[in-house]
This record gives sequence, structure tokens and C-alpha cells, in this order.
Amino acid sequence: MAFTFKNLPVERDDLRNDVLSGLAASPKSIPPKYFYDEAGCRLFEAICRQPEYALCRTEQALMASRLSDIAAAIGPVDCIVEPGAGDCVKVRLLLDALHPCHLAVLDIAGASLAAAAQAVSRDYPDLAVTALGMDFIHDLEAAEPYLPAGRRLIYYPGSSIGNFPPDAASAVLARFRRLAGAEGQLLIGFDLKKDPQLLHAAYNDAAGVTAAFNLNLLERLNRELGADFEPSRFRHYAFYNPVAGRIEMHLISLAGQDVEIAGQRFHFALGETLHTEHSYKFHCDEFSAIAKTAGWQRSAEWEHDGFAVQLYG
Ligand code: AVI
Repeated sequence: MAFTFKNLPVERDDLRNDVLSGLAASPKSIPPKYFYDEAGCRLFEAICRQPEYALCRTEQALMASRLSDIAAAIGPVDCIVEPGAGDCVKVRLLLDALHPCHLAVLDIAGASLAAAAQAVSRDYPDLAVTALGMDFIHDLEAAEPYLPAGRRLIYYPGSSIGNFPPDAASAVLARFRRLAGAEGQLLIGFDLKKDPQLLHAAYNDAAGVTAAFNLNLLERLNRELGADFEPSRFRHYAFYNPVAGRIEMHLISLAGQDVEIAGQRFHFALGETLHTEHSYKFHCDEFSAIAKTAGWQRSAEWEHDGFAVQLYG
């Protein structure tokens, strides 16, 4: 069947400007999307293999064990759309259960998406596969001309929605709503609120992989912007904030120090934070309330070991 790949024009991330303005702010911060250079992607895959970080394994187990219920609740679907599809592995379970005619996978990393989507196309010869290299967060509408009419299911697994603050999460879900259309549905996975010790351990794994993932951000700035961070002079610091309902990840300066980036100097006081990520955790009803602000009504949900998958129409 047809395989189509298209790189849509994207407004390139401006690492330099985002970093310079994030470091000029108080508190200092850098957007979490900059974790995912090549080394960062590898480190994230390694995080998913750590015994303390159960999120990915739990979601996979939930999807595999409840697949027939999930498929029955969804019903017939013409097209599955997966924003942020990456290696296109997770969606295969749904392809097996739902047998849509069309799969559309979207990701900012067009080249690796194309390779992964082509592999899906080889393995599912009756499926039309469209891979779009695009910025689905800011420009999801650009996908519309490449999607067939009919019943669409948007699939957004992995608790990626938790890395957005609630307002931004609602805006992303509203864009999904528009792309899905009146008949469309959303299947979304997210991490639940749970024992803070478990959450703390998940973001402070004993092997130090999450610490390396966080500190890789500084190494990336050294590599790509010629910055002179000394990563050993910063401490990975992640904790669960129960009032805000989120893991907060920071890099804490272990000394008073100056760092030069792209010709500008920034001072870090001893103990000062550079904030790098929030990872929100939800109660099921809390998430449904956010989804409702974006025009989605919950139609079913499944829970397993502190993780939830919800279906919306
Ligand atoms: C990608 N995202 C859902 C992960 C999370 O748990 O928020 C990113 C991550 N950060 C540290 N560990 C994993």
C-alpha cells in the first residue's frame, strides 16, 4: 500500500534564543524539549529500562492486557493519527486490534520518523502510511490536507501530555479536538498521582540515568552553542511537589560560578536552580476536567498500576 513521507516547513527551534532568554529569567529555566538531542533520546530510552521508572512498561502492559476492551470501546476507525510517534512502535498494538485503512504519524524529527514509518508500512502491507515531519505542537493544522476523511482516532501515549503545564496541555488537546473532527476520538495515556516515594525514585534512579539525561542538557549547550558549563558543578535535583501535583526537575549549581554562552555571561549563585522539566501527575477526574476544557468528553478509561489510559469522543 501507499507510503508517503513529507517534511512540512517548521519554524525551527531557536535553541540559542530560548536558552539566552531562559537564563536571563528568574528563576533560570530551559524548555524540556531541548533534552532530546541524539544523546538525550538514547538516555530517555535507557530511563525507560530502569527498574524505578515503570511508566513505559506499565502503559505497555495495560495496553496489551486490555487491548480487546479498548478496541471494542473505540469501534471502527478509518485513520489513526499519532502525534510525536517517534519509533512508531506503540501504535502497532492498535493497528493489530483496529485494522484501520490509514496511519498518519507526526514528529518533529522527520528523518528518523520516515525510517520508522517505512518499517510499519512494510509490516502492514494493507495499510496506507503517511509520515509527516512537522511541529505538531504549534502547527497541527498543517497535517489536515494529508489525512483522509472518515473516523479519526488521535493516539497520544506515554504521558507526554504531563510535560505541559495545564494551560498548555489544554491548548494541545484543543488542537487534537479540531484535527479529530466531530466524529473523532482521542486515546491518551498519562501517569497517575501515587506514593511520592515511588515518584521520587522514578526520577532519581539508582544507576543515575535520569541525572545523566538532565545533565546532558548542559553538555548539549557546550556542544551546540560553545557554552562552557562544567556539568560536574551542577547537581541533578528532582522531587515530587504534591501541591502542584508534579515532579520538578532542576539542575542546582554547586558553586558560585559564571558560565559563558554565545558571548554572554551568566552568574549562578551557590544553590541556584536551573529548572529543566515539570512532569504532571493526575487523578483520572482531574485529567478529564482538563480534557473537557478542550472539548473532549470521556467515554471510557482503564487503569493499571498507577497509570491510566482514557478514551474521549
Ligand atoms: C517524556 N516524559 C513523559 C518523561 C516524563 O516522565 O515526564 C520525560 C522524563 N523526564 C525524566 N524522566 C523521564
